[in-house]
Amino acid sequence: MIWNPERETMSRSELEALQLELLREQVAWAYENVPFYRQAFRARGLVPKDIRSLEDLQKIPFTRKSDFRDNYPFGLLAVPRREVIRIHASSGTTGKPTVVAYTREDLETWKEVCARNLVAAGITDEDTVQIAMGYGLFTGGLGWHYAAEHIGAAVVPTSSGHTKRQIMLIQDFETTVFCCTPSYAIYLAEQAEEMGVDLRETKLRIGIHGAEPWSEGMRKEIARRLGVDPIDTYGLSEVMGPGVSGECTYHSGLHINEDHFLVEIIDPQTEEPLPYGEQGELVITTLTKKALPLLRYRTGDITRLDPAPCACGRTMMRMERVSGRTDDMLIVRGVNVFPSQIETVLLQVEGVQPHYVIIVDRERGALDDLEIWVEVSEDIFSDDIGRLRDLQRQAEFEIREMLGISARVKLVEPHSIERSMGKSKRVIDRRDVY
Ligand code: DLL
Repeated sequence: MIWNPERETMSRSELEALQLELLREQVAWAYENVPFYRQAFRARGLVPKDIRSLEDLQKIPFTRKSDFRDNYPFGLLAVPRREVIRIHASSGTTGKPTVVAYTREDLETWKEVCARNLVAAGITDEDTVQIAMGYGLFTGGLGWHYAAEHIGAAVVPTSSGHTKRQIMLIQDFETTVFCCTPSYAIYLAEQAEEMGVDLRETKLRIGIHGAEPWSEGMRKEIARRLGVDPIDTYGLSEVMGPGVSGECTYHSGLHINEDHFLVEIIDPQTEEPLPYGEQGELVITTLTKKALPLLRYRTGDITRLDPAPCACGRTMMRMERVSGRTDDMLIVRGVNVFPSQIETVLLQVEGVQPHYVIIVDRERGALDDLEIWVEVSEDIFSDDIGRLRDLQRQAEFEIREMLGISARVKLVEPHSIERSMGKSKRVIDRRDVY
């Protein structure tokens, strides 16, 4: 089923005409109501009327995360505070959070785009949707909440954590859809196994995941252990929250809600636009936002775009799963790697579990040093030391072969790596310390 066929199956030419109309309105809205944008335009001798085609988008300067920081908390708002009816924030690793605000109309839009993602994932009004993403300043919980209600599903708003209770409710309420980060899905499976509960025997059928990078190997692992079809969904607070894009059941990329979000891919270094199919940084321009219009926002997320129509009938362009963030990219002795690539390789090694941390260090001298701690299954860990050593060598070999970097792999005891209820922290970078 398609939630909004009129929009989601538009021809590309109709869609582009709509995007241009909306872009011109959004640019004028931002210019007239946000001093930050007015100044940025003036500095370039630009006025909204100069935006006459979709290509003219490239005349507009980028917006960056630092602009949120510089205008903390409400400097980027395009409406008076009285029109704001919700505020969310994403916690930065340092300093002040990034603050985002919504008018009533923004919340309607958000509900609509998230509902499209849920329906594309195969969810209907027959489903019981347990939302184990954080409710609060994080956009995951409430974003899915209103959308699931909107399509008529029964919502179980558990928020994150309380894993044993989550498992009990999955059984007792006959939950069919579970929303959580991919890493929490694995933790849930682990806890269920410990409780003697086989999640594959419950009514669970769909997993709504996202909010952090994950690999195809992780998807297989979630499918196997939870008995669900794991669906990737993408979004970010600055732009809205979840609802920017999501997979359909064909799993061939995430359909972008292009009538609300105009996307480009740029080379993060040169900042030049890249053609369809090339990998680079995703840049998003909102088309319909009222409280917080964003023009050419540098997401920092690495992906590529595919405008070809999809077997599901949707014409909305697809983006490849996000492989990582420009600021999470590890440059180890000159080779670029993302944690998700390391995950892909690790999960191909028999007996290795999807729990790992990557430690980047410079302790031994000038060269970057990579150490990967990864858990192995119980039976392997209790096996003889020779088997463990073979496995460790194999993992190191695969990483060298597939990624072209050498790393030391340390196989650690089951349950020794910290579990995450939300976004997991996979990288410990100690290079700054020296
Ligand atoms: O994570 C919104 C969200 C909630 C998306 C629930 C999907 C599901 P933030 O906390 O602002 O918002 O974090 C946004 O998380 O820029 C990406 O780097 C990363 N991210 C989000 N979804 C994915 C995904 C929410 N499917 C940041 N794959 C983004 C990889 C993702 N990374």
